[in-house]
Amino acid sequence: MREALRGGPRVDPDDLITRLDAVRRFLTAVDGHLPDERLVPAHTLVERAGTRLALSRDHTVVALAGATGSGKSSLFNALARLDLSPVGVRRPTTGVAHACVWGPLDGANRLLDWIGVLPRHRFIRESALDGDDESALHGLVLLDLPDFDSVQHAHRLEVDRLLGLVDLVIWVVDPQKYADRLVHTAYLREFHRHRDVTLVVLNQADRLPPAEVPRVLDDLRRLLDADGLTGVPLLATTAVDPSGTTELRASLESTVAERQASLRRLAGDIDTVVERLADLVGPESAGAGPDAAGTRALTGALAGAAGVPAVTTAVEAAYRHRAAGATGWPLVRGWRRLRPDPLRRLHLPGTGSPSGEPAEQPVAATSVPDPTAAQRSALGLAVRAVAERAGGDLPGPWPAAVTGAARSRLGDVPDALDRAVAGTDLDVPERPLWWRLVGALQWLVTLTAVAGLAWLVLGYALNALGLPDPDEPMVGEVPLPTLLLLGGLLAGLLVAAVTRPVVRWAARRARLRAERRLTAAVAGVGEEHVLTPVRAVLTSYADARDALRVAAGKK
Ligand SMILES: Nc1nc2c(ncn2[C@@H]2O[C@H](COP(=O)(O)OP(=O)(O)OP(=O)(O)O)[C@@H](O)[C@H]2O)c(=O)[nH]1
Ligand SMILES: [Mg+2]
Repeated sequence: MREALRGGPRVDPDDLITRLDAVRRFLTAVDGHLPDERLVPAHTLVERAGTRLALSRDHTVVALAGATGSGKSSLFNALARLDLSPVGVRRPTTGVAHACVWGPLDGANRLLDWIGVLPRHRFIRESALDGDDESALHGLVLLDLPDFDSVQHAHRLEVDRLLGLVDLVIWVVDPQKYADRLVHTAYLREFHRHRDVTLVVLNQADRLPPAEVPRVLDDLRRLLDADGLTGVPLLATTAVDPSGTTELRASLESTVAERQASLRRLAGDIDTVVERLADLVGPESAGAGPDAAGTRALTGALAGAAGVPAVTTAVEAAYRHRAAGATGWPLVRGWRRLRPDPLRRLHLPGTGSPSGEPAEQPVAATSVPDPTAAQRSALGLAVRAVAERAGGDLPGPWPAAVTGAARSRLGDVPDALDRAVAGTDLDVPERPLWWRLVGALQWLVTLTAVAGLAWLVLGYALNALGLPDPDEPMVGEVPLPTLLLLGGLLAGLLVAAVTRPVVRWAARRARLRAERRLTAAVAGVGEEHVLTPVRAVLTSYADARDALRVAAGKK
């Protein structure tokens, strides 16, 4: 029975291109996030497949591969019906690939340029003498490869290179060496994803007694099954007898007519690459993003490193300082003003630009104390923690990529925090109306006391000089000047006593207000310098996962 290439399901070129584009998208998404060495096969695939698809789809490139002396060149010549590739007794004979093209050479030439077969090793099987005999093979580009088990290491490298480029491989084994480990472990097993474009021939079948042939074929079939090549076509051939290649020729005719081999080869390549990348993406739920608790902890650590507690303490102190300056007893106010404003000591104005908008221009550096070693390490831990919570459940090298992204801009954070603090409108008032009113009241009662004192002093002076002392008006039992003096002093103390708790309460509110604004500002730094890079990696991960799903052919 003729054993033709079954080839499996047809490969639709558009589907193949969609899958290839998905591999390309995958590579774009993971660029810079995953180690390059894991991506080499995918890059190679994209490059090769793109070129192969752009070159002739009317040609099918078939390679004869096998151990030295198995009869590759003999089969090549038998199929070409010409002595094109030297057959030798000295092994190895074939050192470079030879090609035979059925049909016009023009279209095949570019393909052979790309594959790398030298022009002097290209032959054409289009002879007027043949008539239509060979027309069934039009479109076939047959390659005779060097041996892969060569004493010449270069042969093996050349074979490996060519096996990556051809559309279909005919593995040629002979009765003596068909069970050799090398062909099975290093080659056939590696091709299990290319079952649809693999064919095995047991050549030199004439060297076996006819009754032995089925037994050896069965044994070989068993080995192929173990290689994962269940169902690949297996033929017995004899290169030295013209009728010994009839079945193989028929197989090639149907393969060439179908024009599916190049597409199936590439589909198999994509399957192989996708399978090797599968561990780089994981379940749908993974990579949900930075969570609220992690973000809060990060903001807390940033606030610590930015010196927010020191600034808010200064805000409260500045409020009290300024309020005391405006509402305190007028006679000691000046002395108070000599003491520095706690906010100005940090080079913070306390209020934003006059428009009330946060300052846009570069702001001068503050004198907020630098973060301590403990604050710096707390920030480092918080960044690591937020990355671990965001990407810890991702597969393979992704968690490291997320952590790397979270830390990528850490060097800019101290300056950014300083700018954020300096640019925050802390909303500490200079002289609100109620301070001015209380201040005016303090002046009033002080002036009252001073007037009373002056009056009393004037009375004593007149008395001492023996001058007539005008009668002091009385309020009840108390003389008016005394009442003015004592009343003014008492009222001053009273106003101060009432004002103090109000100032304290308002100062605490000012502190909370500043704390909210500063927290929002440092959270913005965390967002820009830590969370945004983390999200970018997670987006890349999601893109990569979706792309790989499409590349795998799943809709
Ligand atoms: N009896 C018999 N001899 C064969 C057959 N095929 C090849 N030979 C002989 O086996 C020897 C090696 O054949 P080649 O075609 O040079 O083998 P090859 O696989 O090209 O070897 P390398 O180029 O060294 O890799 C030659 O002497 C051939 O005449 C066959 O089917 N039957
Ligand atoms: Mg040879």
